[in-house]
Formats: sequence, structure tokens, C-alpha cells
Amino acid sequence: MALAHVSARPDTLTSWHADWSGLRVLVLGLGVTGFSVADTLAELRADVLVATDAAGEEYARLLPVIGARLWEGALRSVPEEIVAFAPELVVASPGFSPEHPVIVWAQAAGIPLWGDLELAWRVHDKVLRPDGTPADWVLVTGTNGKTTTTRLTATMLAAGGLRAAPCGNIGVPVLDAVRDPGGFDVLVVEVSSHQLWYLGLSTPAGMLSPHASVCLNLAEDHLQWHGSFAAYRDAKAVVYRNTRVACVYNKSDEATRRMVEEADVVEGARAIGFDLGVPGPSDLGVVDGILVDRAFLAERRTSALELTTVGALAEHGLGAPHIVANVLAASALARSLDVPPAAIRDALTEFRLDPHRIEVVAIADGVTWIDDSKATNPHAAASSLAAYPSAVWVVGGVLKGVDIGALVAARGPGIRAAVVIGAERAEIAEAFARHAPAVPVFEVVHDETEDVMARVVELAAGIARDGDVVLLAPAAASFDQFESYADRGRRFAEAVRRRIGRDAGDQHRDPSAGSVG
Ligand code: UMA
Repeated sequence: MALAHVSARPDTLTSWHADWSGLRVLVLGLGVTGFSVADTLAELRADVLVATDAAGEEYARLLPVIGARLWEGALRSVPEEIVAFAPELVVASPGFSPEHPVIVWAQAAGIPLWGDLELAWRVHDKVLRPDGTPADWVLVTGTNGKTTTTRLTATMLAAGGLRAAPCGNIGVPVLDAVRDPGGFDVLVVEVSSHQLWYLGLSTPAGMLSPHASVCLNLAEDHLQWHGSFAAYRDAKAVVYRNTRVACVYNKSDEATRRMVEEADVVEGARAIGFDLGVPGPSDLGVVDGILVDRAFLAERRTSALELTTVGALAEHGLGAPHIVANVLAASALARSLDVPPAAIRDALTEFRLDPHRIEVVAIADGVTWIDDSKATNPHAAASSLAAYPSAVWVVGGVLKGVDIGALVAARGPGIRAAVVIGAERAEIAEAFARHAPAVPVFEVVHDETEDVMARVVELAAGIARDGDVVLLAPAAASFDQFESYADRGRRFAEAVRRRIGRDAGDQHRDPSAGSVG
């Protein structure tokens, strides 16, 4: 196979105002990211070829309109058309794994390989703030809590009078935020491990330098994409690289502290710890139920600033321990940008969790039905299970190469029963047999014509007792049986409401009818 000509030109392009014209760029993927990349590069008058195994109809229709070309087909090897195009630069969507044949080919050929974040950073001087500088970036990663913390941070910054854009893995490509003509003071970027792997390839010229950054926690996830836990961890650690002001880490998660210690940061950047314990100087934490900042005040050796209380958070549905930790992390990021404590308090009274995150769907006859469909890995499910001591646990789906045994060993023995769904039921049943043999396990075997969740709810209703929680916290991805985690949660909630409605109807007709539980 002919190797592409390696060009030094891409590395010199570090501004929206640089000359990108005619640069041959291969864009991989045509989802939201691929389209934002192609659209940006077309606007910069680069020569853009998009390659994808499947294109959405709308994006495929728009490509020629913006002046880019499309190659669509199975990307099991490198198509001749791509080799003949001889790209000077490849920009990949985050779904493309390091093992993908086109990625392997680009790296072997020495063609510069960027993710969308690197391109966005290089052109982030498109829209400037009134003082003539580009927006600050704050990076948020971690195995769990990224989206909640990103939204919390943006809400706090807005309450402090800053124009803040939550973007990135949260669903809005960073390039859309960078190109928004209105401009922002701060981009709060949720960064996935995939995007961080690509950032790890940056040369000094393209290296992102965030104002502040956080890795909330580290546990096994996305092992198939990264190939190993070590590779996943190394990708996550990139979040701290080149940070200018604050590297925020979780004091209860040693791995995140180590990442900060090992990070190459800008001179003067501080390490700021958070957790639910009493904070030392330079930390945020909790003292007697009060969330306090002992990092961003001059007299931090002797005093602390009060932010809010666990009680006040609980009133707004934010009282679960892992959510309080997210609030502390977001507060640290906001305080690093001088948001006053009063504004943080205001933000927290407005803030609501997204659906499918420990969302109470219904309470009927002493049983609380909770949708935590967003718990797509064991670490997230562990946090939910810790918050509810007596649970019927609805678990299962696609495990992504992650071993569920440790979670079952830690939390399994205390639960009422497990209702197991999804493609990898055998692994989960086996984990219970090994680590929690006394717990009843019910497998939901279904064919495609059946409604999985109706069966789940029927089973769970028969098992749960007064005071129990039925907790959908699957510890797995959803795509074997559902469109997304949101679809999974919505179907669960619908099935619960149908069941409760039916029981209420039965009770209306016959007051002696049995309870939901
Ligand atoms: N494609 C291929 N071959 C591949 C992989 C993808 O051809 O091997 C093509 C698909 O056919 C499609 C396009 O690439 O045309 C899709 O690209 P993508 O998978 O990178 O997804 P996007 O639609 O661009 O969305 C991505 C993130 N998706 C992933 O990282 C998998 C979205 O995060 C993110 O919101 C969006 O960019 C905007 O930044 C989603 C996600 O699941 C929510 N993230 C994972 C997570 O949070 O756990 C990492």
C-alpha cells in the first residue's frame, strides 16, 4: 500500500485566521462530531473528504451543500479512494477506536491525527471576549458524573454572571460552541476517554491548555475501545495536562490524585481536592453537613467559605452522596473562575438532575421505583446501590468487557433480589452464584416481540416488599435491547406507570385487591 505524503503544514495551523485553504483533510465519521468538523474545515476552505460506515440522511444531504465530499461504506480496510486522496491530516470522530484500520493506517503513515477537540482548540480564537481574548476552557472527565458536573458548573458560572457553554461529550460538539457568533466567556467541556485519547496525541503546537480540569473518579469502563484498563486510565490522565489554574481531583479516589501528581501542568497551577470529608487547606469538603471551600480564599489556613448544606441539596433531589461529590467538584471549578459562594447557592436552588439519573418514577404501596438508567457501568451502579440499602436491582445489558464480579461481591449480598436483563445475563448470574449465592436471581428471557420492561416490572412488583426500592441501575450499556440509556429508562418508567395504574384500577374496583408490592 502506498504511504501518503506526510505534510508538516497541519501542525503550523494554530488559529482560525491561519491559511487552511486547500489542506486535504480526511474526516472520519458523520455523526454530530464529524459534521461539525467537516463544516468547520469547509468554512476554512480546506479540501474535505468525509469517510463513514453509515451516514445519517440529513448530514449526507448537507455535505455537498457545505462543499465537502462523502465516502460511505464498510471501513473494514482502507479504501483505495482514501489512499488516493492522500490526506495531509485526519480528524477522527470519538467513536473510532485506536484499532480501527483507518486510524492504524494514518498512524503508520505518519499523517497527523487529531480529534475534534484539538481542531476546536486550534481555532478557538474565532470569536473573542470583549477584552480580546478567547474563552477559557474547563475540562470535566471521570468514569461517572461527567454530565451532571458539567451542567452544574455551567449553571454556577451563569449564576456568577459569566456566559458559559456546556459542550463536548454532553451532546453539543465543541466546534459548535467555538463557532457560536455570540461568543462565550467559558466553555465547560465534558470530555470522554475517547476524546482524551486523541488529545494525548497532540504536539506542543496543538496542545490544549485548560483554565481548570477535573477527573471525578476512575473505574473500569470502555475497556473494549481502549484495549486495557491501563490505556483507559492513561487517556483519562490527559485531562490535567497543561492546566493553568486548578487541577481538581477526588481525595477519595487515589487514582485521580496520582494523575495530578504526574501531570505536566503550567507553572503555578494548583491541586485542589474534594470529597465528602473534612477539607484541608486547598480542598473543598463537608463539615457538619455544610459544604465548604477551603481552597479559594486568602485565609484558607484558618477559615472556610460556606457554600450550601447537604440538607438544602436534599430538598432539591441532590442529596445522594455521589451527587454531593459532583456539587463539590463543580463548585471548585466555578470558584477557580471567581464565582462567589452566593451565586453557587443560587445556582443550586435552580438546578435539576437530568432524567434517568436516580429519578423517582413512582412510589406506590411502600415501594419506590427508581430509574437510574444512566448507570451504564458497575461504578455508577455501585453509587446508586449504596444510596438504597434494600433494593430489588434491575441489572444487565452490554458489559463492554468490564467484569461485574467485584460489584456483585460488594453490593450483591445486601439486596432483596436481582432481575437480570440483556445479552450478558449468564455473566451476571454466574457472578451472583459465586459472590452472593443466597440472593434470588430472576433472568428475563425475552424475544423481540415482547416488552422487556413490562416483564421486569411484573417480576419486581412480585418480589419487592414494603420499604423496598426497585432500582434500575443496569451497570451496562443499553444497545443490545434499547436505542439508548434514555430509551431504556423511559420504557421502564412507562411500564411502572402502566402497572401502578392497573393496580389502582383494580383497587378501585375491589378494595381488597393486593398491593403493588
Ligand atoms: N463510525 C464509523 N466507524 C466507527 C465508529 C463510528 O464509521 O468505528 C461513524 C458512524 O457510522 C457515524 C459516526 O461515525 O457516522 C458517529 O461518530 P461517533 O460514534 O464518534 O459519534 P458522534 O455522533 O459524533 O457523537 C460523539 C460522541 N459519541 C461517542 O463518543 C461514541 C457523543 O457521546 C457526543 O455527545 C458527541 O460526539 C458530541 O461531542 C455519546 C457517548 O456515548 C453520548 N459517549 C461515550 C460515553 O459517554 O460513554 C464515550
